[in-house]
Amino acid sequence: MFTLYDYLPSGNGYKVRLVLRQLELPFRYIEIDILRGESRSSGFLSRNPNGKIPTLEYAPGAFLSESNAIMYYLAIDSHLMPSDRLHQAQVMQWLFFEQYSHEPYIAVSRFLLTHGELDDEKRAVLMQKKPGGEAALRVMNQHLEDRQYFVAEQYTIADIGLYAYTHVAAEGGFDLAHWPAIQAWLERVARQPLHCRITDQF
Ligand SMILES: N[C@@H](CCC(=O)N[C@@H](CS)C(=O)NCC(=O)O)C(=O)O
Repeated sequence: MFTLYDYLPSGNGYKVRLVLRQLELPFRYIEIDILRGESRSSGFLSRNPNGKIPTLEYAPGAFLSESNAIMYYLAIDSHLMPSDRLHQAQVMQWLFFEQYSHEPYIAVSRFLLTHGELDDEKRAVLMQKKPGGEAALRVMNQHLEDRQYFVAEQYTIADIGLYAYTHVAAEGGFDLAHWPAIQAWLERVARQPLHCRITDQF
C-alpha cells in the first residue's frame, strides 16, 4: 500500500490526494507539520532530502517527491491521462506552467495570507506576487473560454494540477469573479466522480 507524507492545507499534497482517491488507490496518510519543522527532521529528510511534502512511499523504503511527478506516476495508465502522445505532452506543458508561472505566485500568496501575522515585509511580497498570479489566471481563462478541460477535452491530471491552488486562489487575494471561464471549469472539476475537498481528512 502507498504511504503519503503530506500536510493537509497544501495544494501540492491535495493534488496527490485527489489522484489517489479518484483512482481508488488505498493509501496510508501521514501528516507532516511543516510549520513545526517536521519536514526538516532527519527522519523526513531520509525520505526526501529536499525536505518537502508531498512525498509518496510507493514501495517499502522507496520514495517519490514532487507533486506533479507523483501524479504522473500514479495516473500514467489511467483515465486521468490521455493516451495520445501529443496530448500527454500537453498535460506536461500545463503541469510545468503550474509550477513555474502559477504556484510561485498564487500558492505563495495564499501561504502568506493564511499563515501568521501580516506585516509590511509580507505585504511587499504579496504586491510583487500579484501581477504574476493575475497573468497566470488570464492565460488559464483564455484557454478555457472555448474548452471544458485543459487537454483533449477530457479531465486529466493537468486539471487536477491546476485546480489545487486555483480553487483556493481567493485565500491568496485573487478575485476569481474576473475569470468566468475558470469559475465554470472549477465547478466542472468539483463535479467529477470521487472528488474530495482540500480539507477532507484521510
Ligand atoms: N515543487 C514541489 C513543491 C513542494 C512544496 O513546496 N511543499 C511545501 C508545502 S506546499 C513544503 O513541504 N514546505 C516545507 C518545507 O519547505 O520545509 C511539489 O510540487 O511537490
